[in-house]
Amino acid sequence: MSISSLTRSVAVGALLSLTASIAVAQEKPADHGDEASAAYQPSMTTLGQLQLEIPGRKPGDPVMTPSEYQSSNQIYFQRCAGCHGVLRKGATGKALTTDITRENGYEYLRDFITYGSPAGMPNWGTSGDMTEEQVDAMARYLLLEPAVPPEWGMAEMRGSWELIVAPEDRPAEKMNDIDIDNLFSVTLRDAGQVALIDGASYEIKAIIDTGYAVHISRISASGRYLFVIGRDALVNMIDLWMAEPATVAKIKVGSEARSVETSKFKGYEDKYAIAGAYWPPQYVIMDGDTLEPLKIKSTRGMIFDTQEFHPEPRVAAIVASHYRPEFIVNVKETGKILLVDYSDIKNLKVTEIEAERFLHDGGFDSTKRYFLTAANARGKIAVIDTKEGELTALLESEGETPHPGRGANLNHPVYGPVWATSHLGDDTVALIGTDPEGNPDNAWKMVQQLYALGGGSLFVKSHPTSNHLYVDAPLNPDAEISASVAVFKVDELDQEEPEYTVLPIGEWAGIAEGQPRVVQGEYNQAGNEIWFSVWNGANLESAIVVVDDKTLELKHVIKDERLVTPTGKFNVFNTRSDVY
Ligand code: DHE
Repeated sequence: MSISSLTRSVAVGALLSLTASIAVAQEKPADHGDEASAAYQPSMTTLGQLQLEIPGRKPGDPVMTPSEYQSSNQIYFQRCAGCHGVLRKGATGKALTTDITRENGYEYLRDFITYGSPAGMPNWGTSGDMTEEQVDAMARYLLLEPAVPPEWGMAEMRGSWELIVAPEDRPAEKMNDIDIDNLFSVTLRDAGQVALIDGASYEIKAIIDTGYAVHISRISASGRYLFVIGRDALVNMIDLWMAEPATVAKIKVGSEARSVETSKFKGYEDKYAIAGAYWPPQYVIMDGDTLEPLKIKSTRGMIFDTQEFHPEPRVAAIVASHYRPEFIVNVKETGKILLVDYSDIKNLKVTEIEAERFLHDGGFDSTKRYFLTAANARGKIAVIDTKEGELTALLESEGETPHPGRGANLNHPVYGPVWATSHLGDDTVALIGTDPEGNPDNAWKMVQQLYALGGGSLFVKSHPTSNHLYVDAPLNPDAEISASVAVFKVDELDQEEPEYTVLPIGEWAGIAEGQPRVVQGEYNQAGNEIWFSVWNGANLESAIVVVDDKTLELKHVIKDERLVTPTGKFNVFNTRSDVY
């Protein structure tokens, strides 16, 4: 197979230009340095749309018109803030505060923005991404104090909160014939909607408007309520029992956000929801029936190891513990994992676990006791014991920029239960032992490294009833690779270098125009089918391809003009029960 012989390391420049060509809400520069982690920095798209005032002028400040300032702000939030921070105090990129920028001066900044640097700064000017006028304005913009986007406290949250159908006015029993546990909530990213698709008939049951550049869906413990969060921090709560499922409450929890979850511990099912924000850096606990905001907690504070203050630690993945009444909250820049005890939110207890900086995504092991999460820009996986409430291990994934999604759990023929993550920056897949009792020698170690299609992988997937591990590569610069998926056979993982089968998912979709990427496998409830999104440009045809998990053959292609930019898919049963 030609694909397998292709280079193992990913050319991030090409990877980025591919990303930019398709991702409207997450426009990325071409040639953004030479590190894979640079490929996947957040674009603060909603912040970029805010109208912000020029901060108080001081003598010697460069002259900028309000419109130049506004467009520079937009460029900064969309292209620079992911690395340099909203407040320019630095994250994976350097600080750009005025003590530094003024010391360097206008000419230096202009040339730096134009030509870039070998350390990872893109050559915005010579690449053609920014015009000479834009570079000039950006250099002047950086000499001004940073614009501080507004806070979003209780008054703003309550002001944005809409209880559309009160709990007492909702149906007392399920009013439709939808098999809710086998329903998929599909992100229609650039449409700002989700599609609810029946897992058996593949029929679209509803299309529901949600937030801007909508990101993920999570399900309440009972399976009745679906929670969706947009990048603009709008949370929609959808009642799946209504004759036609619809939003019953919504709230904006900030200006930029990526995560939402609901309480799952016995006795607290459907009681609370939580959402984490990138800006302002905070999380909020809400009533699980109405989304009424109850408690907001800022994540500003000290970096776990240096004990230096960080003004904007973003909230990344959140999961709900099955062992305690706790939410597990990843705080990216300070490298802390918080165990937020929701049993008494008036006297809120938060356990702060020191882990590693740049925590991003993660999921549970097969017992749901251990939470494995990637500190992606550090190449590490932190393991939290959610029963004991402590860090069990911090290990290298030995690939460049691990990106597990929620990861995949397999029963390895040699090493027993393992959890898998693929990597953004290379073709490796790390298998990590997760069974400290049955296989103590292998627990919390990378026991095997697999080689899949190439770099640019975002998600792996398996199912307890399946003999397969699927690895995507949507951000790979090669069109054929980014439209394919590698499949390993679990019972053949005892071989020295296990081989994989390539599924040409993009080709199976039969799409004539564009260069769609294939992203995020998600199983149906029974675990005998896996669905992949064939993610094309917003004005082009996209699709969902359904694969028979036993035979690895094409089973069905879902096409509909309403399926605009499908990306994440969340099967109700698997999502609420953390089956992956
Ligand atoms: Fe995601 C999960 C953040 C870009 C699809 N993404 C997550 C999570 C975070 C995150 C913190 C974990 C949420 C949780 O579990 O509570 N994603 C970010 C970004 O900051 C980033 C890099 C850039 C941005 O500006 O948003 C980003 N993500 C993307 C995409 O471009 C993807 C591929 C397409 C899309 O829809 O936007 C994308 N992210 C996803 C998906 C999940 C996700 C499908 C959930 C995976 C799962 O299986 O749970």
